[in-house]
Amino acid sequence: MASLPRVLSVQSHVVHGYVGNRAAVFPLQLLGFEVDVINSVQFCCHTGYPSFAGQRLSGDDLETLIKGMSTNQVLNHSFLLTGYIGTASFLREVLKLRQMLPASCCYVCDPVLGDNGHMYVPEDLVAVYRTDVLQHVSVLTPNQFEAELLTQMSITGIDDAAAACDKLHQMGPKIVVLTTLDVPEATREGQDVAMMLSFSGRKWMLRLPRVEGGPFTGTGDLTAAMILAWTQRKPHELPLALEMAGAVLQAVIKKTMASSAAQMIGDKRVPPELRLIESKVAIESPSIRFRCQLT
Ligand code: PLP
Ligand code: PXL
Repeated sequence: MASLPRVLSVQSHVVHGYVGNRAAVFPLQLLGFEVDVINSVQFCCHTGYPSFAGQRLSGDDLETLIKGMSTNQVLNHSFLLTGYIGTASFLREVLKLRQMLPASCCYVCDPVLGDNGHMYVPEDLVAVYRTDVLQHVSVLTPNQFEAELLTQMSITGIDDAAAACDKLHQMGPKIVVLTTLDVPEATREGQDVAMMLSFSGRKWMLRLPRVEGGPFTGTGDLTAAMILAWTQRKPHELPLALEMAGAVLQAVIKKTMASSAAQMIGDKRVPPELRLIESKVAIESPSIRFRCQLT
């Protein structure tokens, strides 16, 4: 029997809840990927809770793990997936890891920098992504704000988004998915969420009706994992891959809202954790209700 495609996922671990690896690994496994997991941090909960006590892996710790894997000849993944990375030194170590993996390994990078005009990593990471990382990336999944930071362009409409994607391609990635495109022109004044896929000189938009109750945490991590999974499964039908990923997200968010509500913990409003386990069937066989359009 052919062996399963292997993913090395370098992301956060949380003891409780579903962000980072906890949002990516189970869905990838369900879709038939062998996932090796490096936890870049281990926190009790995600950072939207009043406390996020825990440990961080240093660049040196990561190097130790990589060297061990190399010695054991198990650095032979077909995909590298990275998400939230908190320091420039750790990101540089991830780049060394990329260079030790086979040249054919597809690097799917979610360049987590911030959202809605607000950065949640140190500013020096932007330059490292721009100058060192992007040239090694195959599939890039920035949200709108991250695309703006990486391109130093402002996105106020669909044409700006397309131009930003083109600039990102010039920096390395063959496939770019803007995982959020929050401009009135694309979202019917906020009633929809919109994404843009850019590949081979073409742009497709996917619009989905916004499910209220968020903002959810872990949706970006799940989106990047599903884009990895479905672009691998449908390499010649990338718009379909985006539709599949979008259908999974909507199913998971709807299931989450149907079964739980935001809670007040201390003085913080904490939206519900994604109901991934209950969404098993929808993750395995998403049913597409919304299609992409070529722009
Ligand atoms: N991603 C998709 C595809 C969605 O449909 C939604 C909400 O409807 C979200 C993400 C979550 O958006 P937010 O966390 O900004 O509320
Ligand atoms: O979803 C991104 C993410 C990753 N890792 C940690 C987080 C979050 C979002 O809050 O807290 C630790």
